[in-house]
Amino acid sequence: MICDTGNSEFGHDVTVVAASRPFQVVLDFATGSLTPFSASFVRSLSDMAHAFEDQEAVARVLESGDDPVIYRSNYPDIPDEAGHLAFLTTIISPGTVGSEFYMTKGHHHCRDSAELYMGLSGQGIMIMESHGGDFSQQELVPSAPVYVPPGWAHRTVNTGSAPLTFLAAFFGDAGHDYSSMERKGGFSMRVHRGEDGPQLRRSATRDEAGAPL
Ligand code: PAN
Ligand code: ZN
Repeated sequence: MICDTGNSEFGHDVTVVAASRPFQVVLDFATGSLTPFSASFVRSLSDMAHAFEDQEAVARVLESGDDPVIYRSNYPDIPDEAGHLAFLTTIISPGTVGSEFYMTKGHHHCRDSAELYMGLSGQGIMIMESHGGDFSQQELVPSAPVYVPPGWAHRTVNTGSAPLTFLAAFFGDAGHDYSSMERKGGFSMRVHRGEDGPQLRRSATRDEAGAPL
């Protein structure tokens, strides 16, 4: 499997502790801030324009001169080595592009390994897809952690009207592979704002069997 090594957001500009000694961070459930030991990265619409299905809606927003922050993540400096447990907080803004809710890019891990997601505030949905094309969705809300087994790509979607904040913990040497799902045409299902709330719809880039079109 080709793996992204160019995920420059992770592991750069970190001003922090090396995690060779115990340390503690203060986690604000409402804002997702991790203090004092964290760096952060931001993904604006222009950083992930192709992730959204409605490319005309993307163009309308960007051409208006707006480039909204879709999400940001905070992380302490934990070595990307076996034996360590890395963690991040992510804050997804509320909103939609066309009718599709704001979401993360989503990825596989380079080394198939499990991950634990814990909702901190707001409400959302995780969509997950295995290498073989099995699909699963789970609500992401406070007090109901979601377990992502090895080999399942995962994306988080903010379906609420407030920011969605969550913490995710994964193996230090897991690595992040964004391109496998991009090559498949993205996730097979997408989360849209429907008349009665969030609605899961098959992606226009995938056929009924989940194959890229
Ligand atoms: C999460 C994600 C984070 C940002 O910490 O990395 O929410 O999403 P993308 O990495 O898809 O942009 C995680 O799953 N880490 O493994
Ligand atoms: Zn992950």
